[in-house]
Amino acid sequence: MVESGPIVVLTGAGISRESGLHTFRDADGIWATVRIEDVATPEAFARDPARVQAFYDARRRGLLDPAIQPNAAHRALARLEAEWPAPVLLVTQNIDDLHERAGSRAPLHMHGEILKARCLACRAVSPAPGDLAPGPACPGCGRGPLRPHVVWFGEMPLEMDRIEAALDACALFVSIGTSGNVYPAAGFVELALAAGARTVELNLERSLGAARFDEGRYGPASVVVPAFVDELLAGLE
Ligand code: BJW
Repeated sequence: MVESGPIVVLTGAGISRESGLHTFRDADGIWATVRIEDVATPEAFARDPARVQAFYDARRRGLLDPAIQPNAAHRALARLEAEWPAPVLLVTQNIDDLHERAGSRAPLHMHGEILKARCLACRAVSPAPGDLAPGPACPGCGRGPLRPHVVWFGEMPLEMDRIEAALDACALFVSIGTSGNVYPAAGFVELALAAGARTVELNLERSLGAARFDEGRYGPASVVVPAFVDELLAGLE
């Protein structure tokens, strides 16, 4: 039953917009300034690693700017996780660490984490030692060059088995700040519906998949997310 059953929350770039990070597909988004084919595919990295590293190095430095802080939406989800009586799996498409900084215990980063690096030789994942260009060696094996620990188009998102199992068992699925353009995340609502879950979209505007949700609440994440979490927690009383 929805009132106190397991919850899966999916977040996208929109939840971090009011923290000062850009989304991808809005008019002022990242894909308006750079082409996906140039920076976010394995082929781009093979063709021009310096360009791809520079793109992620700049975004990593941007994330570490002291002005970039979690907002009320990130904090509300940490509160939901702490106070909800059943499991809450927070799945984020975001590579930033704002959920962790807001107090979420273990958000699952299905598209990776920009503050981590992956060795091209031994595949070990380690904290990114600042910029990855011009190319520090892997701190584990000492051999391999490092790449950003992110998921590019054509690569398999992380921990899909765990996500699908949670969607299969959830009573409520909440999608926040994502445009619904990118699969497999855009298809999670279908899996949740098949499991009999209530599905809710919280976004600035109707997403591409809005019609597939049972309900939608539209407005800035810092407003609609805390209000929705308050409502859920009040329903427990
Ligand atoms: C606010 C707000 C505020 C703003 N408050 N809201 C055809 C059909 C189906 C699938 C495919 C297909 N062709 C290809 C595919 C697969 C492909 C795909 O989906 N392509 C589509 C473009 C069609 N997917 C993949 O390749 C994925 N892998 C995969 O499928 O593996 C399987 C496989 C592998 C190999 C062989 C065979 C199968 C991988 C996808 C990786 C995506 N990577 C990126 C980059 C990550 C690193 C980085 O950050 O640079 O992930 S792309 C980018 O998009 C990033 C995001 O996580 C992702 C989603 O973006 P998001 O979060 O939705 O952001 P926006 O900007 O789109 O939306 C923001 C929303 O917020 C908007 O709605 C705003 O209105 C809202 N908003 N302000 C609330 N204040």
